[in-house]
Amino acid sequence: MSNPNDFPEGFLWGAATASFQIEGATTADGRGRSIWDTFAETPGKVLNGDTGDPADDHYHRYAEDVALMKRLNLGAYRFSIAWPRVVPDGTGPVNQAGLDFYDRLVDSLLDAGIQPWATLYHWDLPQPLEDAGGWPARDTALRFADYSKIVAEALGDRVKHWMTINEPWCAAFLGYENGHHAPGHRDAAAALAATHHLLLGHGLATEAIRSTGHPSVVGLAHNQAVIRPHGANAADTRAARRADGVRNRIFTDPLFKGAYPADVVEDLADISDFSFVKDGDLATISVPLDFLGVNYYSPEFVAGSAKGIDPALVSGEGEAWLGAGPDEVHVSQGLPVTHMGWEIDPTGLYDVLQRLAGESGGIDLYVTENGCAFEDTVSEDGAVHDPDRTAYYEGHLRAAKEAVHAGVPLRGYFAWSLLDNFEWAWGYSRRFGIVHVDYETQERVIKDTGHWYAELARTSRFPER
Ligand code: PNW
Repeated sequence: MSNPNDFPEGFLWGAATASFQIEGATTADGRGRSIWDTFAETPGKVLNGDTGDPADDHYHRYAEDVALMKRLNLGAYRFSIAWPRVVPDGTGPVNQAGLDFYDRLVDSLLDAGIQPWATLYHWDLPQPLEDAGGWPARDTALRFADYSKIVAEALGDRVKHWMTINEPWCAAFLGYENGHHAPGHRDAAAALAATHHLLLGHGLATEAIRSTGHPSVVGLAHNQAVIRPHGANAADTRAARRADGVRNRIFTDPLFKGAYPADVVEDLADISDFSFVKDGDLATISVPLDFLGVNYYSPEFVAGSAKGIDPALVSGEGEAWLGAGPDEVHVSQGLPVTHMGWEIDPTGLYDVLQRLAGESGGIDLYVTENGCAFEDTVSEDGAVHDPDRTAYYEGHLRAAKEAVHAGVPLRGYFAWSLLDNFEWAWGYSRRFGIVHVDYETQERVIKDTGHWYAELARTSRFPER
């Protein structure tokens, strides 16, 4: 690591996807239904009525996609396994045909010299489990552990790197509190119970993976929010503390300290008495991890009230975010934004890596998602020129490199995403890929950023631009 322009030797370069966002083929080979099938088919939930078909038809085109990964010089590929393909009803009989798909995918990755990094839950909960109560029900955590064991037994001879849950905050709060994601409920108490059961599921699944005896490296992919007070006054500081509690510490304290943070439990006392926490749960949740995955896109600035702030810059007023009630508004800083409207600020990535390096006690960190959506078009020359995306990646990777040079044990980075894909409530309207996908023809075109990233992955140095 002598040259300050370089990433350390062995730094892992990857790209990430998730099953529901890319696979398509939602009724193929005995796949069961997930909450995202139901949600997407419910009018008004997903922009333009988009559904999980065709997505990138990756289920049928995985071999072509692995060949693309090889052209991009990826050392690792992060994908997720669709629970409803493997156990269509969430519990009960295993669907061998579904498992076989991941078997083929893993074998082709290994043939191409690419490490498979598998996420066991990236939000496609089997619908029958939602009908039985979903994540607010404790039983879902136990069923998740059973399913995880089935997958780890089947693939663990070849897959070494596992993530249990992707972004438990999104699954709990977007799914059960504000309803922007499946299953679309608006029930704060349910979101808190879901939080606990997602964490419990994570702990139980970690034990299940390790019980197979295959060598394993286990973590989860956490979207720690970078929350900054808008102003230096007491109300904004207080709003930032509360938001940090319910967004971050409600997850990281159980994981790394084996306890829910006292101030958060107090803030939320009117909503829940936390009686879903049973003896032994926190010991299960705080099982030591092998690594922590960090997903980062944008920082958030919060204020204690909208008073005196240009209304055009304020959002979330009256949305009654759990824990903050009416006393939390989000304030735009007027920075450049991506097509998601998310402000671009690479210092947030530096800060979150520093903080989590401290809180996670020295385990390896990986950026398991970072990237951006911009409006892309295929040019007449057949290429996709996306300089804004390249600048986003370069800015964030320079921040990541600074963190490494400052001693953060960051071992690798996964771009979100390999392919343009189904961006949840935004459907196909938001393109995060470093590879462009034409949803009519399924043609893939490596964007300029993809070529830039391939060169970085090959040399571990920033290419000349
Ligand atoms: C993450 N938010 O989702 C997911 O892990 C990916 O599947 C997704 O495509 C990517 O980030 C880009 O959105 C998020 O509203 C979705 O704060 C929404 C939010 C955060 C993360």
